[in-house]
Order: sequence, then C-alpha cells, then structure tokens
Amino acid sequence: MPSSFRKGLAYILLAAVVICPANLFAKVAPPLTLFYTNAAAKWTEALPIGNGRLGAMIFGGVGREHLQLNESTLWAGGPYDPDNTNALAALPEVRELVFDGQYDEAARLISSNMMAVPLRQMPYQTLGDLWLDFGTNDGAGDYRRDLNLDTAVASVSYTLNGVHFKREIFASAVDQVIVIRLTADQPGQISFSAGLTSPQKASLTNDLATQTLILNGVNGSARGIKGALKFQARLRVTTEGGRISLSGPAGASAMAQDRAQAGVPPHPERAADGFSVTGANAVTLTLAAATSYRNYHDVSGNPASVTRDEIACASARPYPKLLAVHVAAHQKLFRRVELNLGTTEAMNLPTDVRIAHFAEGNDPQLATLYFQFARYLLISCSRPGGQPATLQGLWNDSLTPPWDSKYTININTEMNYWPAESCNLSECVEPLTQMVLEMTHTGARTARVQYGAGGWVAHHNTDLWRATAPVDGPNSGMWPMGGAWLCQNLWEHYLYSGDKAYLREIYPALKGAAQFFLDTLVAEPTHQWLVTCPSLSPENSNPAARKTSITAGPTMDLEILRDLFDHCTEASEILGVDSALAAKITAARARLAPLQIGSSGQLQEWLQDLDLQAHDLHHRHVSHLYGLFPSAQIDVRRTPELAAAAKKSLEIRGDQATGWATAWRINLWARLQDGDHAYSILQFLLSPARTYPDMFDAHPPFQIDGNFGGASGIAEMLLQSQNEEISLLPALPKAWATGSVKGLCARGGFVVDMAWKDGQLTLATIHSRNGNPWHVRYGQTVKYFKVNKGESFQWDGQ
Ligand code: FUC
Repeated sequence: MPSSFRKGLAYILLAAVVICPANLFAKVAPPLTLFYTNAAAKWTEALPIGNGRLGAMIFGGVGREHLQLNESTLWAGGPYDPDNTNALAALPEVRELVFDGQYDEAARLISSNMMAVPLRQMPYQTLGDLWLDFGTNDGAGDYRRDLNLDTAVASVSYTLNGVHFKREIFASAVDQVIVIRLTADQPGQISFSAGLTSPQKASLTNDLATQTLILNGVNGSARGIKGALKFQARLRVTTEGGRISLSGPAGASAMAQDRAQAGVPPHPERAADGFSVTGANAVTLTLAAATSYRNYHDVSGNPASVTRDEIACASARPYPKLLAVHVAAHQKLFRRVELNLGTTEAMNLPTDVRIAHFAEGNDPQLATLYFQFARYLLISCSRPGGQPATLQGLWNDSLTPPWDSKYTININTEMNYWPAESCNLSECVEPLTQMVLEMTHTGARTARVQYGAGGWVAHHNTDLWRATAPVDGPNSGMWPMGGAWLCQNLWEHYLYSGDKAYLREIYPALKGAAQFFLDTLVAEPTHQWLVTCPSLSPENSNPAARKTSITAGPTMDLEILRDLFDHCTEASEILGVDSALAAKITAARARLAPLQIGSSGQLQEWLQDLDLQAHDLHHRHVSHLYGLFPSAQIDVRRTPELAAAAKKSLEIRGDQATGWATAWRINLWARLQDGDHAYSILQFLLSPARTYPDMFDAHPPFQIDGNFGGASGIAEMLLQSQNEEISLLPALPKAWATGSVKGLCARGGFVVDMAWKDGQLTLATIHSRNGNPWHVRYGQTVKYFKVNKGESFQWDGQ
C-alpha cells in the first residue's frame, strides 16, 4: 500500500471514529454496493433507482425522506415541426461561401436561414417529489444509506430511541411502480406523513378510503411549443397496523421547507393535504406515474387508467413477492457480467471517501464498482419499450436542466450505448433503435424541406418529439451527421448478435441515411473529393475562420460516411436487396476525401492541415478520432501509420477533459493498446473532479455519458473484437495484474470469460452463440477456431 494512501486511510479511520460514533466498519458492504454514512445533502449525493421509465433519486434523511421523481416521457411541448422553409434556397450560396473560405459569412447566412424554428428543442423535465416526514432526527445513530447494484434495491437504516428502522426502495420493471417499504424492529413504531408536490402545473387530491394520493398535471410549453401532455402520479399507502388520516397543511408546509433546503423551487400552494400514518408496524408505499405520450406524434394516452391499473396490480402482490420478482428481473440482466480486478480493505470505506482516494492507487475494486454501476444505470434507464437514456439517463430534478437533458447526438447519446453490447446488455439498445426508426420519418421531412434531398437526416440534437432540424446555432447545430452516427450504434447491435431479422428492421434507417448523402455530398474545388457542406467538426472552431466552426468535409464526417456506406452495402448484400443502390454507394465511397496525416504527424481534423492553429488545442471533442474508436477504420495493426497519427492527435489534445471527453480518451488509448495510459485517465475520471459522491459522472454538471463511456473503456482494456478478431487483454494495465472477468461480449456472437495472473492470461473461454468460425489473439499469437453454436473454445494464450 503506498504510504500516501496509508496516511489517507489512517486519517479517514481516525476521522470516522471521532465524527461518527458508530464504527464505519461495523457493517461491511457487500462488494457491489454504494454506501454512505450520511443522508444526501445535494442531488448528486442522492442515489438513483429506475425501471427504464420511472426514476427516483433517494436522499435518505432520517427526519424526512425525499424522492425526486421522473417519468421518461414527461418533456415540455408537444408534437412539432421545426424545419426551416428558407433553408433550401440559402443552401447554394452557403456552399459557395464555404468553398470560397468565407466561413463567417456562411455562418451568418446559416444563422438567418437554416436553423430550426424554434431555435432550441424541448427539455426533459422533473415530475415532482415525494416527501415522507418522520419528524425528528435528533439522537439517531447507526445510520447507513446504500444502493445494492446486484439487487437494485436502495436502503436506509438507522436507530432512533432504541428502535432500528429500515427503508427499502426500488423501481420494479415488472410491476412498473416504485416501491418503498418501511419497517422497524419493534411493533407500532412507524409514524410519518406523506405528500407529493410538483413544480409542473399540477394539483393533488386524496382519497382516504383507498389510502391514495393522486397528482394530476399537464406539461409546460417551451419556446413557443404548447404543452400537450397530461400526466398523473398515484401513491398508495398500505399500512400494517396503526392509523391513517389526512395530514393537513402542517405536513405540507414542512415539505415546502424541505424543498427549500434541497434547493427545489417552492410550490407550497400545490402541496395539498397528504396522509399521516401513526403507530404502524410496517408500511408499503407504491407509486405509479404515466403521461399521455404514446409516441412522437400521438399524445392521446390515458395516464389515469395506466396508474390506476398499475397500482391495483402492485397492491395485490404482497411485499416479498414484489421484491422477489423485481430482483429476479434485474439479476437476469445484471448478473451476466462478473468482474474481479482485485480487492483491498479500501472497499469497506464509504463510496464518497473511496472516490476521493482512488487516484492513490490501492482500490482496484472501485473500478469494478464504477463499471458495474454503469451497467446498473443502463438497465435502470433504458429498457425495451421505453425512451433511450438522455444526457442524464432518466434522472433530472429540473424544468430547465443543463442542455435540456435531452439527446445530444454528436457524441453523448452514442456514448451512452457504447457499453451496451460489450457489457452484455444488448436488450437495453431497443429504445435507441426505436428512436432512430422514428427519426427516419421526421428526418425525411427535414431532408426534403431543408436540402431538397431524399432519405433522412438528423443534426446534433433530438428530443422526445424526434426533432431533426439544426438547432442552437451554426457552430454546434449545422452538422448533418447525427442520424448517420446513430446508425452505427444500430449496426453494432447486428455485429454482436448476428440477428438478421434485426438487420432487416434497421436497414431502412441505414439506407435512408445513405440516400441523403448520395443526394447532398458535393465535390470540393481542390481535389474534387466528395464532402459534406456545410458541416463542422463537432463544436471545434474552424481555425481558418474568425469565429465559426462551419467548414466542408471535416474528417469525422468522412469517417462516419465510410462506415455508413460500408454497412449499408454489406446489409443490402446480406438481405439480397437494392443492388443498384449499393453500386451507387460504392462509387460515391471511392470519391470521399481520404484521411490525411498533417505536418506534425497528426491525423488531420479538417481537409486542410490546420490542427496546430486550433483556437483550443485541448478541445474536449476528439471527433476525428472516431475512426479509431468507436469505429475500427484506424487500427494499430492494419493501418499503423494512421494509428500513429491518431496517437499524435491524442497527445496534442491531452488526457483531461470534461467527463464524457475523458471517458472517450480511455477508449482511444485502449484501442492504441496502452493500458497504463488508459488507466491513468481512468484515475482522473474516477476522482471527485469528474465523479460525484453518488458516482454520477461530472461533466460537470452531471451527465451520464461519462459513466457509460468509462465502463466501455474498462471493457475495451480487457477485451476488443473489432475487425473480426477477438483480442484478449489488449490493454491490461499493471494496476490490474491479476483478475478475472466473465460475460463480456465480442462481435461475431461470442461471450468471453477470462482469468489472468501477474499480467498473463491463464485461461480464456469463448462461448459461441452463433457457431461462426473466428480468430482470437493474445499478444502476438493468433488462433483460428471453429466451434458449434452453444459450444466453447478454450485457450491459455500459449
Ligand atoms: C456537447 C458537448 C458538451 C456537452 C453537451 C451536452 O455539446 O460539447 O460538452 O456535453 O453536448
């Protein structure tokens, strides 16, 4: 143990004994548990639960419990068409200006003619808050708050006046409700008042006969788009023993006070009477919520009947049954992957303390916890039939969240799904697939109206209403590649699964995206290469311009296009369709501008060699490195010169950036097979600068992409499978010299288990799902193997 860490540990132990009368180590945490010795004071200390649709952040106060609530379809606005009808007429002049080097003038013309109306999309919003007011917390001890990733149950426990109290809270994907179970180790001890509030336009009613609170509301308008959704949250309080009555205004004002302390805007006028429970033995609260959203153009759902049915079904199940079916459904997904990178006594410390000390180097299990937390989050925020993970997954306490907590599709949404396939959570991609298929409809309108083109297009953002026109301003918004990049996530799902029915389902999206570019690519004047125009290298200023990022043919666009075109023609061949179109795509692909290595040996970000003149050399986006990761066009063995150039670009950019941008760098260094470098960046990602106490990623502010990108990076360090070759331990850092992993997935339809010792592979077992013959590499040795579907290949790396 390094001495600095030892000192840190000694200090923490001493502090723990002084500050906290109950010994921190009195209860050792199960290994996959986040735990804390204090209630959350801030939202980024609260613990997330979710069932893909309903989410809650749990604060865990002794005197007052607070659950901040979300429902994944509660966004502002309603169906709308943001396409700008002036765009098509302005397009030829914009292109002329760009090719003439008059970038700032082009940006001005784009700004006045080509941006969406309204200029910004609709925000994802909070539903409201559940408050349980227990009265005093004076004299409470033995406090513990945790989140068990293996069961997906959060709990809070403490002792007060000699009675030990426990709360268990989870969001069930089976029963579609949030369940809160309150117990005590002595009868008749549970007394509290319960209420629901919301910053939305909402009103509360209560029905004492059924012990139900009902919050009815409508969503807000935003940016001139009228709110079109109704929503309802319904809370049922099932008591065992004791009495229940209306709590009256006192409870309501206590809740308002708590909202103020938590930094939530006060809405006391809407905090109608809740319930008071006195002297119960145990209580189960079930909470359902729904909106009238059916899909991006239909808001005719009936939330009242949905919540009524859900509460009726859930109330009919006894608590142990609710818990058991929830845990089983979660574990079916969660338990597919086991990771062991070693353990030390540091894992018995509270999670926030461990985050503060991870960089000191003696807590490998925290990387395991971080990895599994991301898998937990994806299961909790992206389930079949629901919405894809937003910038904040499912968890947002605001009406005006950062970047609207929506879908930024110039990196962030794609990154959210990087670990989905490699980390064995393939089902979680379904909401993304569904969103992309829906965007082919809205995006076809944008393609037609704004470009006079066929196919479909999406720019750098979308929202619940699947808006696809360019938003925010030319410098971030005028980028026509968002849909094409999302298609690559879908293609990955096919590569991992080999599922031809899925390929057939997504083929129209690939084809439509390719069609758009066949119609809109233009020849640049110098070499006659085909390029996108106007476009930009995501959010990085064009060094040849005064103050815009507008350009033609940035490297990233061409890399995405090469993938899109390749995957589209491959799909058309596999499915036996559209051979004439495939020939056109192949011809266009041959004319795309090539990847270029610049004068400093770097991979050029733009058509011209401008990288070293960049306004910000350390820009967070590393868009031109898309070719190295997530794509595999640049490869250390197949294209060593380009890989060296990508490495040079990465060195110029530096290791430390915002949360997601740091996470991207981990994946890139793993692809360059430098495990120690990747690990050193992980140490920064897993420090308080980029990880909040509850393990949420800090952009800052909170953005969930860093969690997902970080987990993907850890997986890439252990296993890679691009270019039809499984690579075992390609970037194993010294810090993880001995370990094992079970259940990581590889492209081609494989599941891989591995163990290693002192930096050497001891055994790999490759389970074949589809019976494909394949190659596997360990170090310099490559083996060809052929096993039947359902059988496995074993190798000790020799
Ligand atoms: C992109 C990034 C920002 C942020 C935002 C949500 O615009 O450049 O850093 O992550 O998305």
